[in-house]
Amino acid sequence: MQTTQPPTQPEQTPPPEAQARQELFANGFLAGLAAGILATGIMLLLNIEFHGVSLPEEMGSWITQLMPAPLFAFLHQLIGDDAKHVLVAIVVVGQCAVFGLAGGFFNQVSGHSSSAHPRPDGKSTTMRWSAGLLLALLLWLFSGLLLLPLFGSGLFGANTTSGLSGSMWSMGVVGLVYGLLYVLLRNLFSVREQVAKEALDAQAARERSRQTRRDVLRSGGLVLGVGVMGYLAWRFISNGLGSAGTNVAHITQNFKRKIVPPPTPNYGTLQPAQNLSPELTSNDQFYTVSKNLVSDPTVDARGWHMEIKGQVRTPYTLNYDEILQMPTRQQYESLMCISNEVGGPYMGNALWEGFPLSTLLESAGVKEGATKVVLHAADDYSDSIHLSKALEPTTLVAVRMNGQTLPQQHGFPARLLVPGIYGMKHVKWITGIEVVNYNFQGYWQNRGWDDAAPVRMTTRIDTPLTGATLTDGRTSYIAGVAFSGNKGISQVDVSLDGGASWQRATLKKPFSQITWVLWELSWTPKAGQYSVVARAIDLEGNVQDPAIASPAPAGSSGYHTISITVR
Ligand SMILES: Nc1nc2c(c(=O)[nH]1)N[C@H]1C(S)=C(S)[C@@H](COP(=O)(O)O)O[C@H]1N2
Ligand SMILES: [Mo]
Repeated sequence: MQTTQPPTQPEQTPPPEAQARQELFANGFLAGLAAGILATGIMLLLNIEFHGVSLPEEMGSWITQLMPAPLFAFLHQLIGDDAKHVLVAIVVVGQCAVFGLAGGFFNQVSGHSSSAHPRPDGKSTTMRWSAGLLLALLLWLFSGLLLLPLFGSGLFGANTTSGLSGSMWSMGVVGLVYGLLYVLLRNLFSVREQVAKEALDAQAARERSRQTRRDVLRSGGLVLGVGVMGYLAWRFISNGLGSAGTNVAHITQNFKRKIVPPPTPNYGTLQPAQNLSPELTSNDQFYTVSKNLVSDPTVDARGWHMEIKGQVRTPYTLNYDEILQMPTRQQYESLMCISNEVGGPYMGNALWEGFPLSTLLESAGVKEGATKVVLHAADDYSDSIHLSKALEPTTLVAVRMNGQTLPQQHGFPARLLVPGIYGMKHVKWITGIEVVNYNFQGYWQNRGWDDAAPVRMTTRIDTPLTGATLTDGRTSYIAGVAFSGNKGISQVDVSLDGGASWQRATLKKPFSQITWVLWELSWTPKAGQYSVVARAIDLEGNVQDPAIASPAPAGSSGYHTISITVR
């Protein structure tokens, strides 16, 4: 058999069958995308309100697990404190795109099977509701049998806080919403297309509908892209304004690591300087950090209980009423996140109330050979501390914060306090206390962060703000906070010349050795440019480390430096 080929192809347009297939894909994709956006919204809602599983959450956790700690820190620096939310936004957009692709391919495949060949005129048959159910089932199986196990969340999310049944039903609801809405929209789009075709010349109609689709997608993509780029640019610029350390060689050259004997603190009264942090941070001003991308757990005190288990002679559980009956003590303690940059905002100071962890461990009877205590939490978070640290009298299980019941975002009903160690180990929403005899690694340790995690001494200049302009000859105050974890602060020094010479600041007598210390230096400046630096010395005489380190993997160091103009 011979066919004669025309010598030249007159048109670039694909053959009608391929064109029809593209139509099917495009209609299916749009319907899938729209249905997917709604279904994703419902997934997030079910997660927040009804403990349903959130695929973006599981995927985000998986991604941070794969990410090496330095890359994580780099992204954190680039994008800022909202890195977590940027990540979840990307994953959410990705999920919507996958829903769109699923819709596109499904429409192609079902278009083929329902009529052997797509009709060359591009007309497609109406899709039945049952097809939507089939699509929902396919996605449900795909997520439950492939995605969730891949993310380490177990078959059908068995290892998540939602549990097996919670994940199964919530994904079922999401799948149904998606499948049915998809059929509705897909039929709507193809009907509209046929109406357009009948009214106009078929080729022109196809061109037009494809054009509008493309326009919609293009402008949507444009808005999204511009938004993301603008946001990144803004973060970049606003990050660049505050420098997190000073890179002056002479500081490290003349640096004395320890001063013997340690300085005697010069306590005094501070002037109420604008922007200086209040010594006590109120509950709603206190920073919050958690690994949870979408929502933190809301624990219902009635069903809640805490298990004391593992390497103990008599394991037992306590409910909320029982922990409220434990004899409590009050403790002022400051907290700092290990991700805090030098000069950063993730620090706070509160009056906590709780009972020593040692009370619980002693009544359970720690077995011979135990080395660590693991804290488990309602959000599948965990971390561990050494047994000796767990037995210190200041290691508390806190139930109150600043005179109020522990707020939900700070770990209701109970959280750990371990002075001297970064916020990371102050596990919130405790559900279990497990004594172990091996070197357990917690959530962040599995992602490359330090396990010991002692607080690195830091000093923050709260006022003036970097870039500020002061008036020649008018007295003003340089003031801020200094924090060493559990070693107190004996001295804070301020330099007006980038670290070449230092002056001693006045300290406000702190609540305790495990809180931050407010400091202040009065200054009557002369016209010029100044690089203002601050550093602290703890009660043992250790001088704050000037070497610049970013937060990963063991916390930031370096001296907070700001630039000031005086006119
Ligand atoms: N259960 C649980 N506890 C947690 C976390 C978490 O993600 N889940 N984040 C930790 C981190 S990294 C910090 S810095 C502190 C923050 O406590 P705050 O939100 O009360 O300031 O909680 C810690 N405890
Ligand atoms: Mo943290």
